[in-house]
Amino acid sequence: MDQPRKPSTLTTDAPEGRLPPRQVLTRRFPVLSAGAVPAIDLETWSFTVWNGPRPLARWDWAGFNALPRTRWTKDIHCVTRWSKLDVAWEGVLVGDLMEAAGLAAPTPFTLALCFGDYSTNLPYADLADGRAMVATHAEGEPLTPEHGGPARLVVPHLYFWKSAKWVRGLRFTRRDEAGFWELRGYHMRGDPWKNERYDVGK
Ligand SMILES: Nc1nc2c(c(=O)[nH]1)N[C@H]1C(S)=C(S)[C@@H](COP(=O)(O)O)O[C@H]1N2
Ligand SMILES: [Mo]
Repeated sequence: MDQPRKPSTLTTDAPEGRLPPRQVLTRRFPVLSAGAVPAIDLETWSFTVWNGPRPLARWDWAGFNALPRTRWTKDIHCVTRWSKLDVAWEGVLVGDLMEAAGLAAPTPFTLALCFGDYSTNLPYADLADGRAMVATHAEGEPLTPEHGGPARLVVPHLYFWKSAKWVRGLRFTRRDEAGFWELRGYHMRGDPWKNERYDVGK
């Protein structure tokens, strides 16, 4: 996995209450990807909500972009210890996607699925009520491919590995199923304020 370049900008000099335990601040926007950037064609792009194997709703790029949009500014925290404050995100809240489809969560657990070989598990409670968005823009610009464009999940209150890049849908699962990093020992929830980096119990 790529590591951030040796930065001269790392500091722990954060405003009170903004830096979770054992994190440092960066002003850069490091790129961390487990594999190659997938080639994604907007003509065939889609976002799907499944209940297990069964698709419940699907949007193509035009349909997705017609959904109500939200802008928020949030801090992000990577498990490799960098945090970045005040990132401006724009996209569609997961709750607004569900509402647009007339869906209630069929199970309490989800797996975010991506173009390429990556996934991450999230309790639906961590996605609902304005806590997560499928973002298309960061800092006022369309997401670059390396940062997960055309669309990525952003779940800022959990470590940033939960913010799946190149997201293609959300699968509701009956049990809490581990995703890519969780299968490799990362924590099933990943709350930076609780220092939930690795799942010691697994
Ligand atoms: N599809 C996919 N999403 C992913 C990853 C990945 O490798 N593939 N890496 C995760 C990790 S570990 C982090 S820290 C963030 C990094 O996002 P960035 O490259 O935009 O900083 O994306 C997360 N989402
Ligand atoms: Mo990460």
